[in-house]
Amino acid sequence: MSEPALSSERSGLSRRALIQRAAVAGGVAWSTPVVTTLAQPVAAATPSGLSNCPTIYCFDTGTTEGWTIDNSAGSGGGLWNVRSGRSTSPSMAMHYGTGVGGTYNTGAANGGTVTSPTFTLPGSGPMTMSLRVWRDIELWTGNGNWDVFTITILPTAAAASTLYQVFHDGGTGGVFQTLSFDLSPWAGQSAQIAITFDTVDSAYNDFEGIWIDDVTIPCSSPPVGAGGAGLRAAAPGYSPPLPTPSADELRKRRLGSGSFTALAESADS
Ligand SMILES: [Ca+2]
Ligand SMILES: [Ca+2]
Repeated sequence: MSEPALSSERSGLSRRALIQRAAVAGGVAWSTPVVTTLAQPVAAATPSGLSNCPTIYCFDTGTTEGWTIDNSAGSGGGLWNVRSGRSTSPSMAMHYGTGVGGTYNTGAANGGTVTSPTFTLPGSGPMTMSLRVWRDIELWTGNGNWDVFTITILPTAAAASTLYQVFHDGGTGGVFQTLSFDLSPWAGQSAQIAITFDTVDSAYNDFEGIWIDDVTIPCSSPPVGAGGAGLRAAAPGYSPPLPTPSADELRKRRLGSGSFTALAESADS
């Protein structure tokens, strides 16, 4: 499916303005995370303290640091991997895609999940989890559920809860953002964090994808798997519930007549 030409109606708007507009229209954040847009590049964060808490996953060893990659979750055929190219702590990060300047256009719908080691939250005190996210995805200003990025907490003894979900908003405008979540509703509980990206369909996937770095998890005990000990067997990747597009949105997308803007230019960092 070829991508529609730049809408003349919107061609006068900057990429940043388009993304901000779409984020308001299309983004859904259940838990109202604190979002901070950072200047890029960002100075190196604290090196990974795998035997300490809070644990910072920096992925700079070139390994998953105990996270499980499941590229068969959701639509499957996913592209999660630890790569260099963009990071907030040099020089590696968890990436969905094929590297800087690449795309996640595999010719098919694709998706996958990365899941943290199990950790136990403290019973009280500060319980803020944070992570750095750089996204370059499609921008579709209608409704629908394409190119869905989701962060979920998976408590060991309770139901999964969506912390954050955003879709077809164009991404973060070429910079890393910090997302912060208060995990105090799960104080004292053991849990994992699942990060999922799913294109849902094969259209408009010529974008670089997602970079995740410096995932900081507060914990009262080191995560299982941290420091190379006690690695869990690979668990099936979590697939979050996705919003359902209307029949009208599906029709507009088939026709390529939605107010889609092809963001073909490369990101600025
Ligand atoms: Ca890093
Ligand atoms: Ca797409």
